[in-house]
Amino acid sequence: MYNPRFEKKAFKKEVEHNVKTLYRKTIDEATPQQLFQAVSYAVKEVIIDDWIATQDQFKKDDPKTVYYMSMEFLMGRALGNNLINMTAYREVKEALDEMGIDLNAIEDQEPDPALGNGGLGRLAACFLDSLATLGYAAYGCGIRYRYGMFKQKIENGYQVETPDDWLKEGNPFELRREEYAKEVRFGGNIRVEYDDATNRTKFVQENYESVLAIPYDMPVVGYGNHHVNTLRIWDAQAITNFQLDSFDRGDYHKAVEQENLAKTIVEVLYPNDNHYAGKELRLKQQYFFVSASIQAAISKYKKSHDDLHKLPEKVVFQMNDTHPTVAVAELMRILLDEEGLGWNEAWDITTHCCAYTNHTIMAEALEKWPIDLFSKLLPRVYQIIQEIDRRFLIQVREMYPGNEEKVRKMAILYNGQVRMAHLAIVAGFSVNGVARLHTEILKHQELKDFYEMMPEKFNNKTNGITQRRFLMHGNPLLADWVTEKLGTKNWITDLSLMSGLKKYADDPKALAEFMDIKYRNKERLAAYILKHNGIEVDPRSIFDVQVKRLHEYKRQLLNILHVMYLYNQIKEHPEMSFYPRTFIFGAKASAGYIRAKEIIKLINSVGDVVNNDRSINGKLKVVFIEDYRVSNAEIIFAAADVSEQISTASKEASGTGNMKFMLNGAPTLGTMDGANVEIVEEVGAENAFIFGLSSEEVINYENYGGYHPQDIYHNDQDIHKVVDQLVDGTYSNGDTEMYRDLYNSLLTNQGGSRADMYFILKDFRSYAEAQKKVEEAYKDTEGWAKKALLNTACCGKFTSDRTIQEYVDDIWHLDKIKVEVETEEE
Ligand code: Z2T
Repeated sequence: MYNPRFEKKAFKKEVEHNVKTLYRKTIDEATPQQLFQAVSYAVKEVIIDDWIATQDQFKKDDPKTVYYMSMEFLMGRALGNNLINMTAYREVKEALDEMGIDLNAIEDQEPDPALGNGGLGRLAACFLDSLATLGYAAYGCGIRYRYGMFKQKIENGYQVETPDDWLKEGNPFELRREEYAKEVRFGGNIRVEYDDATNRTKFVQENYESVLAIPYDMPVVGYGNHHVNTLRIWDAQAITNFQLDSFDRGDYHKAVEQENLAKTIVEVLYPNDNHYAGKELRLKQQYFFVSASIQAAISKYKKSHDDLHKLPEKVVFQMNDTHPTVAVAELMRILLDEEGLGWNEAWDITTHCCAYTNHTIMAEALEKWPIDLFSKLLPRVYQIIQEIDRRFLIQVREMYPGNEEKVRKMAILYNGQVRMAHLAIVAGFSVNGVARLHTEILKHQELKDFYEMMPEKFNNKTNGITQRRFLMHGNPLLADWVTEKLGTKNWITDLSLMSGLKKYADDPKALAEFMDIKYRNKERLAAYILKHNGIEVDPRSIFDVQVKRLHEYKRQLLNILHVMYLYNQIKEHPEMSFYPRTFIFGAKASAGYIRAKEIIKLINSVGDVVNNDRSINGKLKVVFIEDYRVSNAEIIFAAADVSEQISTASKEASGTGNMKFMLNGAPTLGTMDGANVEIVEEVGAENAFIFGLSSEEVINYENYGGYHPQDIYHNDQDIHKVVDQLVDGTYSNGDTEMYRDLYNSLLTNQGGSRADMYFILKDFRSYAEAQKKVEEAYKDTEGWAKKALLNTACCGKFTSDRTIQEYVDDIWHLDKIKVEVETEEE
């Protein structure tokens, strides 16, 4: 597709101009970083026109708008993605080539914006991409963290965290919008006043601290449709010279405190995935961006509407997990205290505007704020939650008379805590899980009582990913091949068309081409590994990949124990046939998650031993990729042969990495968990490698006991040996204590947690058998190619375009927009 606004001559001139005005340099003198900036500003120039056109269109059409409220947006690099979505990647690449500039090298100059941990934050980014591509009005609402997800270094096998100073060189794509700043207030007390004029009780917050929230807008470019939405992330600034209450004026102490509050509040992303830490600063972050975002949404609505009762016709707030759930109380506060509505009207509006997505059933991830902390920080919001709870419990008692057990189980305020999930469910009109199995577990286990009381709220939205980033940008060779084979580019916005590849599943030439592309992507990854790890890996070996956050439930430990087992087998039976394998890991551990860090060290230690054992002839390699993030993920997915999705069944709500591997032609080796279930349904069981306990079996053991890992340890010699090797010094230069905790975690009950609570030993044998089947299958070159190709061919369901369309149809009911721009046609 030719985009006249990226006409080569003009674009080159623009880049030259930018280098000159930004840096007083010529192209030849500019550093790669300066070239990145200059190119990005040239691209932004074009984006801005579409951005303005989109906003104008919104003004004309007045469409319903979704506000996607999320503590995390894991956007990844913008330059390449924007070029792709503006259908200008190729022209710009050529234009730069002609100037002697390599676009890939320029892209590598961009810091990888990592305002998210993992799946939840990346899902938000994919959703924004799909919303713009499908032509819906949407805002992402979040925080402009000064430091995003930490950078991971591996030193002596251990993870070391360093700050992610992503704004150091300036962010060319963002716009600071001072004029839309909002004030956010914390703490103090509530004075109740009676206003004779209006006959109403008024609630006045006093003695509070406040910060000014300043929005930064980033463009979110839709694919080939001139639609540009906005990711609005908030920075905090002190309010120094105005808006202090009169008796506070000149209060130096308070001014300093407010300065500190502003500085700390957006300082850093909490690096926990699937874990709630309960820190006061985190609650401040939540209220900060939620309050600013809701204020902004209401101001915008009021500019062109005068009846707040009709807010639900134009506005929907989607809460990405419970992190932004304080939104419901904040909306109530604004409607009651600032807009003067009565409780029933305000409640009716709120409960038609707010919807909640649940992303996990892990108990340690559930947000439960201590009431004393919560009520001190957000006194008025807390009062409102008390009233929501009081009214809700009246309903519960009406429905279940005499059942005080129900009341205890369902209350929002209980046992000195605010249960955020309960608040989200009570005040939201929709509650959704992120994969079919996950939603079923929510309905019938975790949220059973709520499902029984309000079944109409519950629905499933199986996650998805954007093929624009994870195929077009990450795997251009395969993207071009798909286009050629399908005879159309339409798969870029309609992934269901991929099924047209099925007819090549028995075509030897097509299969050979497909595997040749895989091979070239494996060479690219091998070069990356050589450069970053100094390890030589053979691109002809099976690339077996597990990349995701490090968490016990994801069972990287199962994977590495199995590698240790294979190594034992090779050493014990040097003559046995063994297809060379490269086990590739990538994972960040939350900085305070000690056991996760031990597992990283173990993986690296096993790598050191195995990779340096000349006697095994390079049959086994173990590689730990440092600083796994969106930019290197794209390279890794493209090169994978095997996708490791081996969580304890029931624990992984969906997974989204699983879908990225599938798209890139890597069969799943996994448990029947999360979206794996649906992946297998789409691709067929014969094109995946499934093993392990089912979610029912896991839940049964958890509820009724009956699992004793010691029995397995004592009865299975291979497992016994591998487990013992954790404490016999094999992988620790003779140190018997280094992995003692991991050893104990498998065999001994410890305080609150059962031995092997993630069923690693229980699933070990069936995992090893599945791995054996992988090897056998891979030896059959054509048979494997067919499986790989069918994974790509059957991935249509897992585009975030499908997911977003379902959100629109079932929850948001947005209006489609068509942005009209004048482009001189060729
Ligand atoms: C997260 O990444 C996920 C769930 C969370 O629950 C928190 C974080 Cl940071 C509070 C993940 C799930 O673990 C994963 O299964 C899912 O695919 C992803 O969210 C997106 O829904």
